[in-house]
Amino acid sequence: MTIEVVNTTPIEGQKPGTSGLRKKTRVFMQPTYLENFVQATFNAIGGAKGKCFVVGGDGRFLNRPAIQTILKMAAANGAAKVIVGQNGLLSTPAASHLIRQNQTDGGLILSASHNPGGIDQDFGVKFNTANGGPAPEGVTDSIYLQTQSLDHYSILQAPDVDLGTTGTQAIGTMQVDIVDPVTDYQALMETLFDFDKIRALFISGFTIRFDAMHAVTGPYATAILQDALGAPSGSVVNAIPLEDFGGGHPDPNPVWAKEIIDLMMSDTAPDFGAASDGDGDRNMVLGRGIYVTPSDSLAVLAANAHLAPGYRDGIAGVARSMPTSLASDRVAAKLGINSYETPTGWKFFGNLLDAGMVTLCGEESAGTGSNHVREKDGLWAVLLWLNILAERRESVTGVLTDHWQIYGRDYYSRHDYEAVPSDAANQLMSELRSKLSDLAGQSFAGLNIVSADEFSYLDPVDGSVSENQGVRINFTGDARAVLRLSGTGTEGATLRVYLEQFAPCGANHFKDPQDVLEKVRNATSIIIGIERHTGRTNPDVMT
Ligand code: VG1
Ligand code: CO
Repeated sequence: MTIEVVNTTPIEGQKPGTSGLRKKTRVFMQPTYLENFVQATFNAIGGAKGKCFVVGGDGRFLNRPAIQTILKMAAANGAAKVIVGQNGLLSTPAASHLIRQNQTDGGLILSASHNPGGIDQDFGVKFNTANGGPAPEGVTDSIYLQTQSLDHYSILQAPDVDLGTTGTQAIGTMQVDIVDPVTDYQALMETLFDFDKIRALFISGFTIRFDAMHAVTGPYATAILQDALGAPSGSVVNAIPLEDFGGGHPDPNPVWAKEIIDLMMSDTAPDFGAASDGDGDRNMVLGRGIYVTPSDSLAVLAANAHLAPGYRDGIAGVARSMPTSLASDRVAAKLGINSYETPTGWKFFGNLLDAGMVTLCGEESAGTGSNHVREKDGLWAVLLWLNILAERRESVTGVLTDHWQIYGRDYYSRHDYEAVPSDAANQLMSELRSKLSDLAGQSFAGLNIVSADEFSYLDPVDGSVSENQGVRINFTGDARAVLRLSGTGTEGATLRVYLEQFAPCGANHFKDPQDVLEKVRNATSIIIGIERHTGRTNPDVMT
């Protein structure tokens, strides 16, 4: 029986951020909260009647009950079919693939990505459209509008679906297909990469450590790296997804992935190290004694992609988010291919990928991907690196050093100031915005400003404009600072300060990045008044 639940207490507007709606888990557990968002999503896309969706998540606390709710609501809204990952698990890139492969009308992915999980931590839900990518702003805006005016939602009163068994079930008249989360994704990877070559690399004694951080990539990495490619058992660690990710943040950064970084910097380091985040769309890549910044990783992958079968004919172009370093632009210029600068968030790459204008995309926040899906893809990046290393038979350090010799090095670091009171953070940004037009020509801490502006993006495909996407300050001497507030946090505001300094070919490329960036950091701190506004002198996280 379908029941129509009347919303007597409208929930404060649910505005999806950079990557869907993220809130404290207990907020999502309030009666009608998740339901409002799901109904708003169905309404925003013209109803669910006769449609087909993919549903899955990263396994965090509330994943399975949320899936049961979504299934019952999809059934009540007349959906024809929902494809669900077994035990409710689907990595974000695997969900994107299933949406595309089955030509569905979209999908709901349950994750708060790299944010911690548990009843007192974070939960999230995002809607992906039929191209497999995160809903573009037009869609998230109408979801938001719907959440403001929704007066009821529909849900079927039915027993729970058995998420543990693959095969076809039904809920009301709606078909539910429970599928193995890894199988189709692995088949896709086999079309892109030379598995025999990578297998031969492991047979030759090449060693790897992949840290799944107790999150969703565990089953994927175990099946692909160990079972299919022959990396010795034990190469993939923290491989079982846990509801609280073992108490940590499933965030591949120097704070939360310290264990693998320490290992890679030690005498017992394997040849290659990698980690992924909660929902499997981010990657961290390390070589013995070396950390590869995501911006450099994108550039190296762009320069070498042709070594993998899926990209043998070359790539059409590279897109990077605005705060990502200019390293990939240098590769694109040399290859004579397109390069684009987009706002932060994967949704902005969708149109460029759909139109065939770019093949690879990346963000400084450890996201890299290609036109094989419409999300960033952590394990894909690891496999492309392995395919390149299997062809070149060089170390990660060797490949990187060679890259810097050809293109120069973009020293790069992001400094995050977390849980800043929202008022203080907004005040800092509005003060900065108000003086932007006067900054050019001024000098701070010995650095001259060439230009300063707020980034606004004109989508070359659909002509839409996204404003206020972060402040860019260019200094003389090829240095740059970017400032923006995070759209994915759940406590106060996070101020992100992105610092960059170019060292051309022939320069010393082996300095400590924080030393190299000190000048631009000092100048930026003065310009924006970090200490005055936030009371902080040092960031919480430096990546
Ligand atoms: C962060 C990153 C951004 C990324 C987003 C979602 O956003 O900076 O590059 O696209 O997270 O990634 P923000 O607004 O907090 O800076 V994920 O792995 O959370 O889907
Ligand atoms: Co993620």
